[in-house]
Amino acid sequence: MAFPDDFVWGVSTSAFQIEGATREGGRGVSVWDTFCATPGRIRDGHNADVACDHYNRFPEDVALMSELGVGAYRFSVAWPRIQPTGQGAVNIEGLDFYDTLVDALCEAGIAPVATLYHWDTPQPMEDAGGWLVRDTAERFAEYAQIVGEHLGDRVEMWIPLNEPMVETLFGYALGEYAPGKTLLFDALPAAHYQNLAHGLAVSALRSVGAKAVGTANNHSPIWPASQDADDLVAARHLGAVINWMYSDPVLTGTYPAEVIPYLPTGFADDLSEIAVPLDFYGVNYYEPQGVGKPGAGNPLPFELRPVEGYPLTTNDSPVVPDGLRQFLTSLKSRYGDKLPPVHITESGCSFDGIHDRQRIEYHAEHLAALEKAMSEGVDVRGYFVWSLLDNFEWSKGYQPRFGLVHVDYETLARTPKDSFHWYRALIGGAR
Ligand code: GCO
Repeated sequence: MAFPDDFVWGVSTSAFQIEGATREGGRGVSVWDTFCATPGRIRDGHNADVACDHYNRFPEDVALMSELGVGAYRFSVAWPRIQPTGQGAVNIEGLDFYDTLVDALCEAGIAPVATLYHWDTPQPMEDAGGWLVRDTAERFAEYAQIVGEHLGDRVEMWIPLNEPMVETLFGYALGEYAPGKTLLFDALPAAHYQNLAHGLAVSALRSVGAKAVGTANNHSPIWPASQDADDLVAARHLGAVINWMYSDPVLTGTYPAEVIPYLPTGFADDLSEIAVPLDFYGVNYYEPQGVGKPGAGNPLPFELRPVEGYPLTTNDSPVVPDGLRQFLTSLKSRYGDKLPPVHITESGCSFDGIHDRQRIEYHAEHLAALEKAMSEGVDVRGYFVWSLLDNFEWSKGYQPRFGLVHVDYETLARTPKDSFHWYRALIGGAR
């Protein structure tokens, strides 16, 4: 594979999925702590109270990243560690933890890439309305400024929110994720207020000298069941709901017509705040999404159809490398010169075992698809493997294993897998 010498090779994680120590260091309660404590929500009754204990073991994990040879590490800052209630008083122990982590990364020559929100909303913010109310976006911007002031001299890239689409769809529309609401299309104000939070946070970070600010949106190419008009209309609706209503406002200051009836009053007044220019656009890619016209009695304007005929991961995700190329070229054709340089801020798969040949094949095939997208004119600057460590996979608990490093959840021992050694050789001394 031939990627530019300055191509960024990284790994990604998130606070709630790896840190543990949920009652240590002055951390407040998040919606995911509440969700895990609700019977029936998480497979096998798992929770993230310990997870990978990264909060206490991060020096070992930084040493693993140094051995891996990555040039960048994308982690998330837990809002409840910085402001336990989501606003007001700052928890110094929380800031100190990320200060020490960032210093250790810099010491190891690894660029810190900080996501400010990876779904762990402070519970009091959710109790006051969460992403369904404008106030949360405004409090989020204050939080962004606090963290930006403290870490901005060393963090190379900032991502205000991780995957507002997944937060909206699974957290507020379908209820599979925290906070567990089942609002269907009445969830779409949560998309808008996260987009607003994004824009306000970009400006807040820039006001304190942030180096580079972007996004990390989960995106899938939409595969209509057929070219029949009804299926194509369904595909247009789904594309609006899971892709374009997150990228259009951020990159062009508009919303797709299909979602406008579901947005909060006054949304148009927020578009200039949302569409602040970005230094990069992050794409988290996992698989294409099949879609067809809705069956009788379906209240939605589309019906999800499984993408069939491809190998499946242990997380039942189809392995479709060319889907990454397809989506990136569609992004380029939709936004042209309004599309900033792209980073693949997450790409990964769940397979078991230390000798994880299927994970090696997955990344080799997706990188080949990425190279093809780049040869077709998409400006991609980096690739972040999801994930460094096996970790807490939300409502599926610890069953799916996405890590380049195996974690024994009894002993917390870390064991590099074959894919770790493969990735290390691939990027060999790239930084
Ligand atoms: C996501 C989240 C990660 C997941 C990963 C595997 O993209 O859903 O950013 O937290 O763990 O994608 O599903």
